Amino acid sequence: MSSKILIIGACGQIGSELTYKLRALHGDDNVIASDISYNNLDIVNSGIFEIVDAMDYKSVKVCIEKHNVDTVYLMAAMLSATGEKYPMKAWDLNMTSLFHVLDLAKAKFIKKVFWPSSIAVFGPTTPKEDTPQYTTMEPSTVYGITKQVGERWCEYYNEKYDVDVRSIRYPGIISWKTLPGGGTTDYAVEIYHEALKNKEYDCFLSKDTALPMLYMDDAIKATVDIMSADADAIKIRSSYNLAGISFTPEEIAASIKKHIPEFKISYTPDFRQQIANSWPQSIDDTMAQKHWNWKHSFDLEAITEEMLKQLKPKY
Ligand code: VAH
Repeated sequence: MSSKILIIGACGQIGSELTYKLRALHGDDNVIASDISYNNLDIVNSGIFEIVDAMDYKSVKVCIEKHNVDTVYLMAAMLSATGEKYPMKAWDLNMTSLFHVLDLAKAKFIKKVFWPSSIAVFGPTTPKEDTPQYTTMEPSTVYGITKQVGERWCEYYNEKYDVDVRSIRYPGIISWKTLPGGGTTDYAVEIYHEALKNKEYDCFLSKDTALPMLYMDDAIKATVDIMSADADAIKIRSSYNLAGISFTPEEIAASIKKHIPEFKISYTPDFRQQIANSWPQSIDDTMAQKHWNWKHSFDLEAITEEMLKQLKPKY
């Protein structure tokens, strides 16, 4: 019998594309998209949609029981930049939502959970190059703290209550369908829109700020792959390192100039520079490769080609 899936935070950057993919894989009637409001009409009008408040246990439980859900993808969270503006809101949303879903799994209302972690779990004292799966983790953002603590709780619920929760430390995600919100890596999405719209972009990070990034199709593939792997293949129940490519704003601008020669970039670092400086420049994802055959496909040139092709009609 096919899984009945609930995506919490389905209107967001990753949640929306995960919704389309899971519907294609499992059938529209087996995927319930949900969010706190109707803020992505494409998602709201493309299949079963429910208003679910991820911070309200009853709201989540009622939806799970109404649709006989057995698998939950918890994609609702406050990201790094917004989290620094509203630290306690970020803590409350990111942690309360996770406990509700883990407790529903512990109480056997659901069988399987996906929860996104992030490279934000690493901090200024973490080795920056080829950051290993196991290393020093002293995150200096509230978002990173919630992800580090969340990983500890996921591993605890798996070990103590046999909850089948699986997690990936996403790098910065680049996509064209839904704009990201409140992230430090969002420059790598904004730059394509601005290149097409204005042929120029003032980047909020400095030109040599290398960050680990992943194209959305690769991020969705990794999410589907880890969730469809046999439970005993998932040997790490905190969260898996995941890498795609690493590049700097200068390198992404050079890639765009190959298609839009007149494109100009300037740099005005803001508070997000400090966040980016605390994160790794590249990630070692050998464990994901070994345990569930992870492999990314998109390199920077392929990303630029795809982003400009898909966004061109908009501008
Ligand atoms: C952010 N896009 O910038 C997210 C991500 C690694 C970065 O977690 O906050």
